[in-house]
Amino acid sequence: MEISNLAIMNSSLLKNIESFQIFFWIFSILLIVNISPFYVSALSDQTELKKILLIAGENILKISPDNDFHPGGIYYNAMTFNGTIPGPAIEVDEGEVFQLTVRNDGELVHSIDLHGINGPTQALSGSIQPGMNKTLEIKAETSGLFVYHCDGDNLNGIWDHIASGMYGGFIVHSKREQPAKEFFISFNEVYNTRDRGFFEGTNNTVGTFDMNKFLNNDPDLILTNGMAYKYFPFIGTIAKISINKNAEMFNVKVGELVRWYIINAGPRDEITFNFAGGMINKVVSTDDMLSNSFGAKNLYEIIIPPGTGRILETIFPEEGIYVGNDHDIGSLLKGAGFVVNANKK
Ligand SMILES: [Cu+2]
Repeated sequence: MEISNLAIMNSSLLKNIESFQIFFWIFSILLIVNISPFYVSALSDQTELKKILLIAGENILKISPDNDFHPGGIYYNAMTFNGTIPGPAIEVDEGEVFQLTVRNDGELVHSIDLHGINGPTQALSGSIQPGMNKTLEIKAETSGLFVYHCDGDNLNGIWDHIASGMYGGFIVHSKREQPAKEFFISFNEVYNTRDRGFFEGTNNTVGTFDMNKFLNNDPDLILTNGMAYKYFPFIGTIAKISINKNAEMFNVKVGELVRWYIINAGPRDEITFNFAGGMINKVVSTDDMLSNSFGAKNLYEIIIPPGTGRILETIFPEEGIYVGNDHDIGSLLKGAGFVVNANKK
């Protein structure tokens, strides 16, 4: 459409201008129309807007360490924001207006869908073709923890894009938030065409999304912050099985307030989250948002449905090891869990 209109507009100039100049003009105009994000700021009172860039694309990631369960480790053709699973957490304050640009450097159509934002012109980018970008101006009116994710091409492929890693946490800090040590955790399921199961793995090949495993609700792995067993060195004391010799660990102090931002990207299963060895002191809520368990105090476990997040607060009373995990034991075995080490100092 733009090409034919521009050709008509420029037809009268043909006599006087060299054809290469016309080509250059048309090309420049097309660049402006198609590549620069075009939007009219309706919320431009705030002078300095936080600007966030997410780069959509596809890349191979290691999603399980080499261990007895998965010989050679597991590599996967992931889809990502900024190259990682999850994408970077977006953090803003309650009431803040910010700009979010999604640039598609990949080969597939991608998009963004921000939960917790009221109104599709702010919450949904729509389909973004390879090489293109889109900027949204967003007001974060409701505090809490939400998920953002790719919708594929207007929901076509959303199953694949979420399960392959295109999601992240969206944190809107409440004005009433108390100081605490804070950690972010994400969980997501992976359905891998090349994974032949425990003790076989992928035999050093790289798989992609498996639609049948997805439809049968049969994930191969559950990733914790992008990798199965990322924070889990071993299981067993007497019959010890090493599952990640490079495992990281969360360190906290006895008696300190710790706030956990935990999202479950799904895309299918809920997480029955608990800290083995401890209690959840509080599920943080906001004044204007109610959901299951928000505001609950002193509970052992909390259900985190797919596509949602929960902000949990803990104060661990004793030194020792606490294990944050999904109490679906199959999920734990597939990689959903992390070790917390509480020390007196
Ligand atoms: Cu995508």
